[in-house]
Amino acid sequence: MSTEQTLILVKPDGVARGLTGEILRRIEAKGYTITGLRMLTPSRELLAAHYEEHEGKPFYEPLIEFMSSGPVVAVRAEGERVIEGFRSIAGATDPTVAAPGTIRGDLGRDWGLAVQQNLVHGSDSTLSAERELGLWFA
Ligand code: RTP
Ligand code: MG
Repeated sequence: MSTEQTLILVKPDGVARGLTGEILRRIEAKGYTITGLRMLTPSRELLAAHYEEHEGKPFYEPLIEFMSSGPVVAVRAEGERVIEGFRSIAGATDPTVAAPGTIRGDLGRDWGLAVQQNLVHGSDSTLSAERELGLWFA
């Protein structure tokens, strides 16, 4: 058994487009359990900690701008291999090429902006899940 917890974010584009319910539905339909839920407009400080691995990359500033532009929904989800499983249902980072059937593939597209607005975030390892849950669900 390897029941895990992960941090999922419905990003500002997902909330603004009214897709929060659809995204939560897909998490639950897959069989994962939502054990925490918060809506907030994240501060730049929180985002700098969350995205520390991307500091200095060309998309870093636009990413922080975008992520602090409006409310996000932070989700703590639990289940067997949920970290890998949620990234699988989220799809590839670039929504234009994300596979149909995934959140990004079905609901996202490239808007020609400075940063990929791709609806969701999901932790990518047990280490980052633990770190990110500590930031968003302190
Ligand atoms: P996430 O962390 O949000 O789950 O997404 P990810 O692992 O698929 O992507 P990552 O490489 O960690 O990048 C974090 C977020 O930065 C934005 N991004 N834009 N070239 C670009 O326009 C670009 N590259 C990255 C996306 O919002 C991505 O999800
Ligand atoms: Mg990532």
